[in-house]
Amino acid sequence: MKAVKKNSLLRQWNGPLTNDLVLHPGDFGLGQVPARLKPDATTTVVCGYCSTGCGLTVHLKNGEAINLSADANYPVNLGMACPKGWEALTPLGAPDRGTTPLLRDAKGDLKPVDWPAAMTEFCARMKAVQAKHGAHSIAFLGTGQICTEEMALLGCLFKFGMDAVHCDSNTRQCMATSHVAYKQSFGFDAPPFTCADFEESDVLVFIGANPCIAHPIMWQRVLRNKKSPEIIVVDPRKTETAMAATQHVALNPKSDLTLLYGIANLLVQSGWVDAKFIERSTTGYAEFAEFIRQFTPDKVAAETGLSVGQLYRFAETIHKGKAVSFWWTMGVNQSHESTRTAQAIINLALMTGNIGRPGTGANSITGQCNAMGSRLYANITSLIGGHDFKNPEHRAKVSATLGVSEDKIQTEPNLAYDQIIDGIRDGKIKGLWVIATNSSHSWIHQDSFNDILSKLEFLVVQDMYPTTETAKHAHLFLPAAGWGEKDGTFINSERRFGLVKKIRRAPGQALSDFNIFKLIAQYWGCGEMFAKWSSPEAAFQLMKELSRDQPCDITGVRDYAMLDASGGIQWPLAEADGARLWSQTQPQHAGLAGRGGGSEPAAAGHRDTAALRERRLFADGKFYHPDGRAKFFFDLPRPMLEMPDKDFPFVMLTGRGTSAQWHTGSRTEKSDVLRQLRPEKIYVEINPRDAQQLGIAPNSSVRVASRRGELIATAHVTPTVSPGQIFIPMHYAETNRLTFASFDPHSRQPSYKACAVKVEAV
Ligand SMILES: Nc1nc2c(c(=O)[nH]1)N[C@H]1C(S)=C(S)[C@@H](COP(=O)(O)OP(=O)(O)OC[C@H]3O[C@@H](n4cnc5c(=O)[nH]c(N)nc54)[C@H](O)[C@@H]3O)O[C@H]1N2
Ligand SMILES: Nc1nc2c(c(=O)[nH]1)N[C@H]1C(S)=C(S)[C@@H](COP(=O)(O)OP(=O)(O)OC[C@H]3O[C@@H](n4cnc5c(=O)[nH]c(N)nc54)[C@H](O)[C@@H]3O)O[C@H]1N2
Ligand code: SF4
Ligand SMILES: [Mo]
Repeated sequence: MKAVKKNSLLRQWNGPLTNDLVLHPGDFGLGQVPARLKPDATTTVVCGYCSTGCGLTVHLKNGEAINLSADANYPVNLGMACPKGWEALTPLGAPDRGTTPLLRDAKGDLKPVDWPAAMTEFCARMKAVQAKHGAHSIAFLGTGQICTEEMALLGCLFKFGMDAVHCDSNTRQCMATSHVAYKQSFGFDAPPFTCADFEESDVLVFIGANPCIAHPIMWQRVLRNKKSPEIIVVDPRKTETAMAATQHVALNPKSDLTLLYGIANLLVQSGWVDAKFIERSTTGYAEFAEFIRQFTPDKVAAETGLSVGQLYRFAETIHKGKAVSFWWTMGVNQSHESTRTAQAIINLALMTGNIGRPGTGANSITGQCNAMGSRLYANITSLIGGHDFKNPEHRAKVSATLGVSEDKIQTEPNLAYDQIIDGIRDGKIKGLWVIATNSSHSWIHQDSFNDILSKLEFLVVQDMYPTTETAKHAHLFLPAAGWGEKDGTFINSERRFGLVKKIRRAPGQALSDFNIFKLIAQYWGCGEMFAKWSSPEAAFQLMKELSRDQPCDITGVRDYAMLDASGGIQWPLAEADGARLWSQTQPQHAGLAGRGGGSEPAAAGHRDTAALRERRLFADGKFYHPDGRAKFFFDLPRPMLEMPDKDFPFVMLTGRGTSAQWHTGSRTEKSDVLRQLRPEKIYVEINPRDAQQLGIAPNSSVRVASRRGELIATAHVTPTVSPGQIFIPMHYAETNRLTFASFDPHSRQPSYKACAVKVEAV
């Protein structure tokens, strides 16, 4: 350890700050933000909450951010932002920020320690677990909310440096379904759209998505649509989005697969399919068309609770649309048969040829700011860069690019999130490292999860706050810098790499996740392996090289400066295309003075400039399977795994409550403004008919119980939920005490959105 202690990384806490190794001055709150930011100017960063990835203009004074506004020139949000974006700086200054590592002492209290002690403890105890229980007895749970460069470094450090294999992230809770569905259907995990498609459709179909609340700026893009589009919302609840729709398809919970097959059958029977596209660009259509014949309108109406007339209107609206786009989010992804449901949506787009043209697409909207980065670069479900662990060429390429010996690269898949939890329960996983996720609040059937945590020999939590539900269980807490306190990239929902910048000093000794991983590598004894990863931008250059000749090729993105000047760049951008487009856009962008300077967007005038700002996939009808075609996937629907019954007669739906609340609230609850915009206490939405039958008055307290636990909530009596259903937002820690742990077999994504409960007045 001696050599490490002398390291300049560690000297910097007390001594003068230098810019060597991986640290920027100011990483410990002592120095300044990077010199490349002019002291009193503005700069653009992408927002660190949702996957819309809005551009925010940061107002600097003496080189530090003092305020934010929405960037009018950024191609995604066009000058708009939601309350979370406007308030993004506030959580950074919260009084409960972690400022030093904390180690649990013999009495069981978390006590401050310095980084050398924390790193020594981390390595010694993780290695001890491995020595006692085997190399694969340690695991990590990561996130879709740190920079891509950080995810990449973490995934490589853990698998190549620490010789471990089992890891997953909160993207399993969220995007695993879309990942698997796209991979199987298209041959690569590739959401095809660009945000302009919201404005270019004449029919938009939202399935299990509530963008008014969850993606407010995407919804603003829909409102800018000048074609008076038909908007179909498929959701059991009359959500804010459903209220704005032209057709609300209020189906029975978890009957989506039946509905979508029924619509497909109507399209086939009516001859409303695009035979040319099917012939040229797909395989498996004939079998699919035969399979869905059984989904007759009467049968589908009975199972979905809809009328036959609604089914015909839905199908006819798709047929009449010239540019039909399909959008889905968690109402689809979080179900027991989510992958086939997502693919049933993809099938509708394929069979009607609604893909590859403006305003079309089978489009999964992602959740977290960097869920897409996690899908491509976290080295968890795919070999880093969207590669295949089993493919010998891919292994050789990753090995050569990163300088990692090929025998370090696993060939077998690692355990998924739920399997890691089961592994802890069964005594196979003994060390757990949780990074930028709050599992003790957000994981399904939370009480059992929290009991299981106590079986660990070593739990490390790396977060901005030591006050999260999960950090409270930690043996070791590592204080992380947050969004705005570090450099890197996020990839938004439409595949756009956007830039995150260090515009604030992290408090105390908090370090960026990137630097924490570098430090761990050094203490672990594998620092040499990551010598090339000298800074986030150096890591970006490695990621670029890994992307070469992949569908997600970004070799045409020269560097961070190019991302900055372009308003982000969507993948793919191959080297030759990047050079050509960049040379044509440069003169116009130069006039933007580093963006946010108030000039007109560069889109005007030059076709190629527009091509750099907005790009969609599959315009040539070619997909990523070796035969260039997309595939139809389908399976028989299965019943929900926990159906309502005599004892637990209600279906409990969960989801986002307000645009001011972000997940478990560890960031948004720190803002006075955002707190004013949300109900303080947990509430349950219940239909007036049910409330009356149960003697529940508006705003009274009710007890909601499942077979796993119970909670007390305030009754919001409202017809927006149907009789027999209730809705509870996910933002309150109690919600996941009730949820039922079931999973889609293909994606292993949890089915958060339906379980059986009973409700009673208290
Ligand atoms: N304000 C805010 N915005 C966020 C987030 C946040 O926490 N707060 N989180 C971000 C993240 S990570 C994500 S993943 C997205 C989630 O974004 P969304 O998926 O849009 O949000 P949810 O409310 O979770 O779920 C959407 C809808 O699914 C419906 N639903 C439930 N069961 C079914 C069903 O069986 N069928 C159908 N068709 N619909 C069903 C619910 O009623 C709900 O209205 O939001 C992102 N944006
Ligand atoms: N019942 C129910 N449960 C759900 C859902 C649902 O719809 N219903 N939705 C699921 C979905 S889609 C999701 S995505 C999950 C989200 O669940 P979580 O990921 O558990 O929720 P967050 O509150 O976003 O937790 C992120 C944590 O990372 C920390 N953090 C933020 N930035 C940084 C950083 O830069 N570095 C580090 N080290 N830490 C940082 C924050 O302080 C916070 O504690 O919840 C899931 N749970
Ligand atoms: S819509 Fe999403 S990305 Fe845009 S400001 Fe709000 S939270 Fe940030
Ligand atoms: Mo999510």
